[in-house]
This record gives sequence, C-alpha cells and structure tokens, in this order.
Amino acid sequence: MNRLRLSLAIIPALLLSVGCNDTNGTTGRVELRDDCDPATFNAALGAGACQHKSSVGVTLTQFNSELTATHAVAAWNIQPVTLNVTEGTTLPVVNTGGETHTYTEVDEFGGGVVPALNQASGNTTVAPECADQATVAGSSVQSGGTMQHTFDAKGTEKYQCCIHPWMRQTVTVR
Ligand SMILES: [Cu+2]
Repeated sequence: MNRLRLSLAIIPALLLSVGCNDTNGTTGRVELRDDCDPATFNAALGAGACQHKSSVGVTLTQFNSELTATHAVAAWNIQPVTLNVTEGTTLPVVNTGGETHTYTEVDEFGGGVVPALNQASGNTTVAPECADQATVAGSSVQSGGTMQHTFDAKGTEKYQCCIHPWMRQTVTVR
C-alpha cells in the first residue's frame, strides 16, 4: 500500500518537473551541433573526423575563414544556448554533429585542447577543466552519441566544448 501510494505520488512530481524545465525551445535535451563537410574535413583531419553522411556542409576552408573573421563558427554550437532546469534534472546530451564534441562544465569559459582553434577563436587562456585529460575524456560525446547528464548543484553553471571553445552554454539550476 505504501509503495503504491509512493509511486502514485512520484508520477505527478516527475510530470511537474519536466513541465517546469524551460529548455528554451528544445524538447528536454541538450544538442551538440556542427555542420562539417566530410570530404574536406576528413581529407585534412583524417578519416572519420567528420562522420556526416551528406557531402553538403561547411567546408574546412569556409570553417577557417568564418573562425578567423568572427572568432566562432556559428553552426558549431550547443543548443539551447541558455537552459533553466531544476536541481537533479537529468537530460540527454546528444551529439547531432559529425565531429566529436565535449560537454564540459567549467568555472570560466576558456580555451580547449586544440591550440590552433584556441588561437583563432581568441581563447588563449585554457580552461583548467579542458587541460585535464580525464575530464575531457569523461565529457566527450562522439558523433551520433548520447550522454546522460545530471544537473546536481544549484546555481549558474557554464558548459563548453573543449575542442571548439566558442561552443558554450549557460545553465541556471534552481
Ligand atoms: Cu566541439
């Protein structure tokens, strides 16, 4: 009896917590996105660097010129850019891009593991979390992959990709 009453009480609580999450337009998940062109990326970076099937996308030349001009490449981003969740919420982090990305919590946004991308994006101070190999490995998501992430501390949290340091998200956990 107690168990039944408990499970009946949990269901509305779960519905309420999902309903209250403001994910700013996405449906309860975080997406790591890019638009890499496999032909040019794989030719320069190695087979499998960009796992998109379509040959349409941002070529490596376009990527480099946009990065040089704006210190970012818009199609490489974390969605939503800002996120509001309740403490204890677990969301899937889905890599819908063709490249590997990381979803790494940092105290302050900073550079990552690729010096050339840090330089070109103006992030010459490396985030300490991105300098830690175990942290980077533990927060990496391959193309097509999903990682579950629990927001377990109240406050404002910053997340970034340690490969493409302009890929950033600010999360308010309440
Ligand atoms: Cu990335």
